[in-house]
Amino acid sequence: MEDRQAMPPGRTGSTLRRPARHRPSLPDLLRDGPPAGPTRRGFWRSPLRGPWLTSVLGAVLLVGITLMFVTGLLSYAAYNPDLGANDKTPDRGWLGFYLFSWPTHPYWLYRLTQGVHVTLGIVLIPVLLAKLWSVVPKLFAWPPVRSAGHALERLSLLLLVGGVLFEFATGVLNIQLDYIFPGSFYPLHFYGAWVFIGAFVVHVAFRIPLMVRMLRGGGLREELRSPARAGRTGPADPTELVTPRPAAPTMSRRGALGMVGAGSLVLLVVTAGQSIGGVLRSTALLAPRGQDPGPGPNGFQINKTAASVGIRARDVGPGWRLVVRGPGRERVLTRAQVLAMEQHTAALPIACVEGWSTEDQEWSGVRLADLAALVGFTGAAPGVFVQSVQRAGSFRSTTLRDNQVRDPRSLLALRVNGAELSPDHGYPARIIVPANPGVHNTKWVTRLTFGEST
Ligand SMILES: Nc1nc2c(c(=O)[nH]1)N[C@H]1C(S)=C(S)[C@@H](COP(=O)(O)O)O[C@H]1N2
Ligand SMILES: [Mo]
Repeated sequence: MEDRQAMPPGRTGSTLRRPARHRPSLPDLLRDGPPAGPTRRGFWRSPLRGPWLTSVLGAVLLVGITLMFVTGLLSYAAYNPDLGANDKTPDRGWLGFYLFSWPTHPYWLYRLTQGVHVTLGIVLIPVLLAKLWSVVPKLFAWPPVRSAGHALERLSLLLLVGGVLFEFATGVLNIQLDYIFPGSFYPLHFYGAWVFIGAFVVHVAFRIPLMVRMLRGGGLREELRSPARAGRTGPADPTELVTPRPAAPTMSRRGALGMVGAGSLVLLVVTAGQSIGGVLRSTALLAPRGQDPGPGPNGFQINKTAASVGIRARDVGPGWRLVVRGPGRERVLTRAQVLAMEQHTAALPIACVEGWSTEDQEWSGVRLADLAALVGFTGAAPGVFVQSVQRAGSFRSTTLRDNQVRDPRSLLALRVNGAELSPDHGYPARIIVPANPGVHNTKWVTRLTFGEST
């Protein structure tokens, strides 16, 4: 070990074994790779690399990514993608096998699942990068293909690494860049998730015995207690991740894990407040809708302003009408007539797919079930197709399921927190349904068609 460390940097172990001007033969090259460069194990010199560090990071990702996959599937189910024009992933086929009626209880369910999905996605970025760094020599393993089995394994790793980078990139872009994918984020992220998770399951199945062995035998406690010991190789290394030519340590494994943990913690602090709210909202520097939504009854996050989606004053002025339809029936109401119906209140949050959510707001308006009754559904109300005055864009209409219409807290809201809805929050009227993804709480509503949910 000492000898190796004393070697001048820039020379590989194997150049010592050959005469200086020896030109490697083809069989040599196939076996050992080029005389210098990343295909040589000795090229990678960090003494931190090894199966132990990779296993610790892998264990964190195993738990975190599993949670992200589950909350991601739930997020998709919450959209009721099997209804009406909701679906943005044509030809989903059997990948939608698990879809179910998204419940309206508890009313904060989507706030929780999507908050966890997005927050975890951001917080895991340092762990993911560290994990990839810890195995990067494998990317250059030489020879590139040893056998058919090896080729398959490398292909699965390509899907694994490509898949995880793709999922994190599309997720982060969607959160931060305000719908950079017009209407096409869903299929990208959804299909990407299935490709990735296939490779992930195969990878975990192959690696979990080694990971467990490393974590059992590797002495996490001991490693964390000993800041100075970086060069320790840990238990026997079947992975060839431990460098044969370690450079002098600049940091211990404990330091490296601490750095990753601190990175995740910082990201947590600047992210989580956008979903948790309260005083933490002021630290949510990464929140795409800002930390301070302003004062007053309408002072909570706005996704798209009326101006940004081209809502015209005349469409939401005195000429606005609410058209309520059922099979063979139609009622057209002025806003005064809607206000004259029985008004109900419900304290519910807006929770966006982007991960941010508001505290509970006190909405008041007409029950969706009462509106269904206007057009003949006096018993159990059916689902409803909701349309807004907005003429372009993906979120101008939605289809809600019968269980959502029937919930007494599901409203066509006219007011919020004791005031009229502001133009940006959907004046003259908007949908608010418990546990509903924000995108289905349609603003500037003008038409409700009951019994047309397929
Ligand atoms: N007509 C219409 N309704 C819409 C949208 C839209 O773009 N157009 N955006 C939706 C999304 S994605 C969210 S998160 C909520 C946000 O509601 P808020 O702006 O009142 O907070 O409105 C939803 N309703
Ligand atoms: Mo949203």
